[in-house]
Amino acid sequence: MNTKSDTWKKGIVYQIYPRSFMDSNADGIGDIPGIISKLDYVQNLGVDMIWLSPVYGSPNDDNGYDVSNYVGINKEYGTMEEMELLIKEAKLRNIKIVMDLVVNHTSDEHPWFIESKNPLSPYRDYYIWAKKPNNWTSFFGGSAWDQVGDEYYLHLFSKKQPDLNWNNPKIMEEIQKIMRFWLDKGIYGFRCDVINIIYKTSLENGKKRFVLTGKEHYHSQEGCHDILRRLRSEVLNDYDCFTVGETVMVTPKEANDLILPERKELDMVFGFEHMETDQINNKWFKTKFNPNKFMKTIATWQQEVHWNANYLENHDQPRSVSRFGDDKKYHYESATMLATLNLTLKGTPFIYQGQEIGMTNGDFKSLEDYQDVETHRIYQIARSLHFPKWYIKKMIERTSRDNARQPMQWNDSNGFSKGKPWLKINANQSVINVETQEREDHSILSYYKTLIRLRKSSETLISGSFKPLYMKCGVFIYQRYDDNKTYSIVLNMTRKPKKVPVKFKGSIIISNYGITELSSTSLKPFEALMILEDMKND
Ligand code: TEU
Ligand code: CA
Repeated sequence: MNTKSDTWKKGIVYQIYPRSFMDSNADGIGDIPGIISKLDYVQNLGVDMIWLSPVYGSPNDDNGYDVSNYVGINKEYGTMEEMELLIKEAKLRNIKIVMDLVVNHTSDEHPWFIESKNPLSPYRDYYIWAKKPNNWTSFFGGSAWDQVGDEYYLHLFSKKQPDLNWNNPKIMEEIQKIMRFWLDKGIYGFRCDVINIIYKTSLENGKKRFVLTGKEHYHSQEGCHDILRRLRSEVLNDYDCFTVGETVMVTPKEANDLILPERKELDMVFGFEHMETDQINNKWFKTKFNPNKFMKTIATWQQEVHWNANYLENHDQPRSVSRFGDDKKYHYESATMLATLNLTLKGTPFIYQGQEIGMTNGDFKSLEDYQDVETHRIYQIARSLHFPKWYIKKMIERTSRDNARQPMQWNDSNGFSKGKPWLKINANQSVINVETQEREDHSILSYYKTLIRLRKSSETLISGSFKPLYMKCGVFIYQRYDDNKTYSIVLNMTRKPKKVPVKFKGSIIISNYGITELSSTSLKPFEALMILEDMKND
């Protein structure tokens, strides 16, 4: 068995969405040579790991989350040689690469599925076929079944993403081979896509629900835990690596059942409960952001979950500064306040590309500007339900995944690509961009760099305990402490001035308003402070 390094616990992860990060050959699509050209930037940020969203062979119905070749590279992104070079160049900079493992489904253009369409093929049982569809609905809305020939296949996402049949022992064998293939190339583990829904216990009709009818038959099933234990003991234990599961709809208890060390399954999971505090029923029905609910959910996960994967953004979520902050009047203040939260909690912090410069939600004008398969699907469904057009437009503006997928804003003109970008660039790149922020000390980017360095040099921030002190009226105060030090983190999550309800004695380590003396008893809009408490002499 391999000794496990602790980079995954001590380090910070930067997520790259390859299509939108950096284009090297002017075709408007981000690629692997582009990522290599920006490795110095990533190193300079101070992060230790990159989570790379899928770069595998794919027809891109869902931008790589529909894999047609697990051991090949999407031609748009480059070659296997370039991927190997990326791993090597990252390693030279002390950066480890974590890849996306998408094994709930493949593309319908994967050779296995093409074979599987023939009822007599040995590949038939690689997927889930039925004579009659049941009543399950898909994550992207509508029935989870589509027909080929006389039978139907299950797809919990788009119809170009047929679900694999994990009841077939061949699937376990195939996926283990794929994992070894990449681990042998020197990667440091996997982010496991929708991993807690891969095992379907039965195909019976589900209880009727507003969303995801059928989920009780596949959500966090015993069969899934068995699979995870086998992947760990039969593959992962042979390598120095870690896994983070993307686990939809889990409670803190269900999260622990997947990550407690004695379970021998995953190392950490992405929960969604904090991301669901601004919605009713499902993400398309957003409500006003409620900071109290948000911070109480985070505090519960901090206290109850064994080890957290802390994130405020990824390629599926709207931009955090637009969602939980104020991307106009208090752009700098709210982006840095959210950075303070993201990087001072207990657990492994994940930063999504562009978050470090405060990239905002999209400025899409019409439906044609959007590329995301889910957005278009939701538009059709909402139309068929006779939602008014203005309402659908509002819904999509606030929620579409393309909000997070606009190309990286490297400078004020064509920093991402010399060609026409695959998805519209945000016009605010004229003011929000890396080049400008690198020139200024007072920038979101330099605040991130300072915080990242501070976090990495502090044992207390890495492994100290978490204690909430105050969570009311949009003010969040908590401590991180161990035997040596106590830090108090004070966050005003609103655009209104607030009173500080707790007394502190100590020195200010970080302030997003540049405050150095602990004198005032009020907080400015979106103010963030980190205080090193004087130690009691007892
Ligand atoms: O996402 C799964 C997921 O449940 C959602 O976050 C999803 O993006 C969608 O918003 C459901 O309404 C993962 C990937 O992160 C996502 O990009 C993929 O589309 C999906 O799985 C399928 O592979
Ligand atoms: Ca390109």
